Amino acid sequence: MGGSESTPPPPPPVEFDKPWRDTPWDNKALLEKNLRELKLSDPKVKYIRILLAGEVGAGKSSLINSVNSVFQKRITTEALADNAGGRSFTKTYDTYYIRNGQSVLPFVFNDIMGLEPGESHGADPEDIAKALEGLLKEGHNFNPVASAKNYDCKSETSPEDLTYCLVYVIAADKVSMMNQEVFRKLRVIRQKASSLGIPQAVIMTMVDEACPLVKKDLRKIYTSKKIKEKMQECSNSVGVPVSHIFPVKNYHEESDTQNDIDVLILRALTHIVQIADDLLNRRKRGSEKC
Ligand SMILES: Nc1nc2c(ncn2[C@@H]2O[C@H](COP(=O)(O)OP(=O)(O)OP(=O)(O)O)[C@@H](O)[C@H]2O)c(=O)[nH]1
Ligand SMILES: [Mg+2]
Repeated sequence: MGGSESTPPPPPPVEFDKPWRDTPWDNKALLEKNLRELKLSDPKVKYIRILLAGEVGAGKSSLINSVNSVFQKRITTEALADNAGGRSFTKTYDTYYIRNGQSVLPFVFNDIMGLEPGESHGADPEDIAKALEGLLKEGHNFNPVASAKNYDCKSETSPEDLTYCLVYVIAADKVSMMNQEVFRKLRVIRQKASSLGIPQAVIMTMVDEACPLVKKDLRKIYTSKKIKEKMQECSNSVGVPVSHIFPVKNYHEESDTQNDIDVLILRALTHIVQIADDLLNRRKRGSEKC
C-alpha cells in the first residue's frame, strides 16, 4: 500500500462516450433545402430580422459571412470582419441579406458594433434596445459619445423592421474572461428583449480555439466535455438555457466551404429561424385578434 510509489490516477476523460446532441452530419442537403424553401408563418412579411449582439471580436461579422458562405457555396466576406482585434471593427447598423438564386432568403441579419467595457466605449445598449424595436435607421452610426449621437430614429416601423430573435454571439475561448461591464450591458439588452417578448439564443463561436479535440475534428463537438462546460458557462452568464445555445465554428481561414462547418451553422440557423418565426406567428395572431 505504498502511497508514494503508486502511479498517479489517470487524467479525467475529456470526452463523453456518446454525443449528447444529435447532429445530421450526412444530411446537409436537407437542412439547406428546408431553409432555402422556408415559408414564414405570415406570408405578408417578407423576412424576419435576427439581431446579433456580443463583445468586440466575438465573431458576429464572421458569423454573417459564414452563413452567406454556406448558401453561396464559396467563402464570402461581405460583412467585413477584423483580423487585428482590439476595438470594435463594425461601427454601423447594417442589414445583411442572403441571396438565394434570383431572390433573397426570408431571414436577414443585423450586424452591430461590439460591446465593450466602459460608458463611452462600444455599442450603447440603448441603441441596441432601439434596434430591437425596429427604430434604428439603416447605416446608423454607433457613435458611443452621447453628445455626438444622431438620434434620427424612424417614426413608423414595418413588420420587417422589428427584431424576431436576439442572438448573443459569445467566443467559447473567452467566455470565462468576459468583462463584468459587458455582462451588465448584455443584461440591459436582455431585459429590453424580454419586455418585448423577443426570443433569445446564443451562438458560441471559436469552438476550435476552446478545444483541441474539436479543432482536429469538428464532429467531436458534442462529445467534448470542454465544449459542454463552455456552453454551461454561457448559459449561466447570460441566462439563456443550454437548449438555446449553439456552438459553431466560423469560416475564418478556409478558402473553401466544408461539410461539417456548414452542418453546424445550418443546424443553429434552423433552430434560430424557427424560434423567430414562432414570434412572427404570435404577432400575427395577436394582430388578428385586434
Ligand atoms: N479560430 C476562429 N476564429 C474566428 C472564429 N470566428 C471569428 N474568428 C476570428 O475572430 C476575429 C474577430 O471576428 P469578427 O467577426 O470581426 O468579430 P466581431 O464580433 O464582428 O467584432 P467587432 O465588429 O469588432 O465587434 C477575426 O479575426 C475572425 O477571423 C471562429 O469560429 N474560429
Ligand atoms: Mg463586426
